[in-house]
Amino acid sequence: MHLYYSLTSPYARVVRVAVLEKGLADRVRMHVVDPWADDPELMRVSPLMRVPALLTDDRSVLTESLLIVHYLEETVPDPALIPAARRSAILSRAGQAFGIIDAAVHTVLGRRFAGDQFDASPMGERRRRAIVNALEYLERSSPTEAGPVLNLSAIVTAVALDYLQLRFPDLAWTESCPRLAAWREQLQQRPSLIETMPPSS
Ligand SMILES: N[C@@H](CCC(=O)N[C@@H](CS)C(=O)NCC(=O)O)C(=O)O
Repeated sequence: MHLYYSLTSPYARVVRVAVLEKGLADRVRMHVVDPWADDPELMRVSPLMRVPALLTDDRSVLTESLLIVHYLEETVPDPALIPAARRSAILSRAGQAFGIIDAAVHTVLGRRFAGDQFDASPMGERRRRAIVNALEYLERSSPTEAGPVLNLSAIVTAVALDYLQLRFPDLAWTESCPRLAAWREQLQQRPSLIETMPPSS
């Protein structure tokens, strides 16, 4: 398998962490590409020109981070990122955290293409509210335990929190969400998260 990704994409990071947690590193060849530069390597693989994109061993191109995780989970069930016993709770929490990533990326793109006034626009404010509300929800509900393998909700939550830390330092989520901050702190030494940490610039 071949995974096309960028170092800063939170969507691609979800897949990269999933690959590492499932112990698939030696089965996936990694390709760093720039999705914003009409990168020929990426364009050859996916007409959408977005990361992540996974080229499977039977030459199918998979896009959409969660579909790629689904494929990995079905192809290599063990270790499970979505154990059946807690499926609905894990997917529910993963969905809220994924929504944070979506709202945050939408805001970053809004700033890039419409300027800093995007944050004060009705759409910018709505996205900010979604981030704050979903953070409150994750803070209130019981945090995902850090077991021997990170489950999908832990992966998406950690990626979302780190992305906020990087792109929205003014949000100061560690102060408003102390339980989440303590939970993330516990995962400080997790190799899959360390290895995929986005560069700060
Ligand atoms: N829903 C997609 C989002 C993928 C996405 O938007 N990736 C961004 C990088 S963070 C990208 O490649 N953007 C380039 C573009 O939109 O042209 C997923 O879950 O994989």
